[in-house]
Amino acid sequence: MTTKKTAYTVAVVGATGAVGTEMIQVLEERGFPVGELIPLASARSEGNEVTFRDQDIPVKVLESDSFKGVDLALFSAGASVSLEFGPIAVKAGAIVVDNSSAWRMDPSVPLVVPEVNALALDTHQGLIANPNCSTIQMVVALKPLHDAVKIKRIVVTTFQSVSGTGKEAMEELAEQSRKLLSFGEVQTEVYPHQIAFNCLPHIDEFLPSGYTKEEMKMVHETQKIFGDASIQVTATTVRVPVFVCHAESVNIETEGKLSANEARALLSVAPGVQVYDDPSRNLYPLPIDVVGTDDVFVGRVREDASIPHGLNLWIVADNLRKGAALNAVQIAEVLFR
Ligand code: NAP
Ligand code: 3JM
Repeated sequence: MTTKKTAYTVAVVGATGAVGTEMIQVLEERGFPVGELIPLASARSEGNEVTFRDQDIPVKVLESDSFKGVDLALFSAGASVSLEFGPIAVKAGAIVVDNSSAWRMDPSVPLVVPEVNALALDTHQGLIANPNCSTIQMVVALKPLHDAVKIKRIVVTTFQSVSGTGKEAMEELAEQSRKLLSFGEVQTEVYPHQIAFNCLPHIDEFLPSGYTKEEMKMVHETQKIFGDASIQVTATTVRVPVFVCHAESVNIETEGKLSANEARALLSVAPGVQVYDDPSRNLYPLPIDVVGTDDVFVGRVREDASIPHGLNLWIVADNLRKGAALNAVQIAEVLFR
């Protein structure tokens, strides 16, 4: 149980990054009761400032004693930073919400999407994991369908934006695009291939099985969040030249029968979901419309005629908000309010 205060000391680890920047914005927008904000990053950011409630706050270098007096620590500085400093923050008395993959599959760590499994927070021991961005938007949309007719199998292909890789990847897409449109030479640093005007079927490292780690995150995290290891999941994750918002083509096979109309009706009243599905008006969710919003948008809902009980869906969300920063702050809201 969290002791109630009127305002909390909140540390943001990775405060200068794509996710950390969004976290500070989301804390402000949602009026989270922040007494003091402590932005933490690497020595590279020494001398930089972040803006919170019209105040410029100097970024501090992350160190072992950074968490004295901290109530809540939001981590988004990569898995190795979370592995090392997450336990240090918990020991100092902070509740940690970690955005990396470091702790997600630890059985003692709740992996939480508030619309889906907020109850898992009851057993936390100081550290809570935020799922991968692609998992979050998929489970928010599938939850009402799973509750209604039990999902047996999920086949998902993702179309993931470069902001999921971080600020350097966003610069790489912009720079490569500028160069290609002015007949210049393209340089590739963040990704193994040119990302501008291209699609890369490769996110995170390859495993001996031929799948990538990102694909296996979607398998294991979905089973853990739904609390059902019998759900079969197979994923192909693809990086596309979009700045913000991940899109997903999702096929589900269910135990019970659900028509496309019934699915749309369930989705239209599900928390955190908006249905945008009117092909007669060319209406379906698009990254350029969804960027900056909080909900998970679903369209192209169709019955899969190739199996008795199946549906196809197109799911889009802002990966930096619901996929990362917003979900982390929503977890903190459940714990602290
Ligand atoms: P980013 O834009 O590259 O930012 C990385 C942040 O981490 C920067 O603030 C950086 O500080 C800081 N950092 C890196 N190494 C550090 C160190 N040794 N000590 C202290 N700070 C350090 O990356 P991002 O897109 O924001 O992602 C950050 C992390 O969040 C990812 O690595 C991942 O684990 C997690 N993430 C999760 C999701 C999700 O699906 N939930 C989505 C995206 C990212 P400097 O500016 O000083 O270098
Ligand atoms: C999203 O430690 C790292 O290099 C972080 C890599 C990373 C992750 C991760 O594995 O934590 C980049 C972008 C994620 C994630 O959400 O799983």
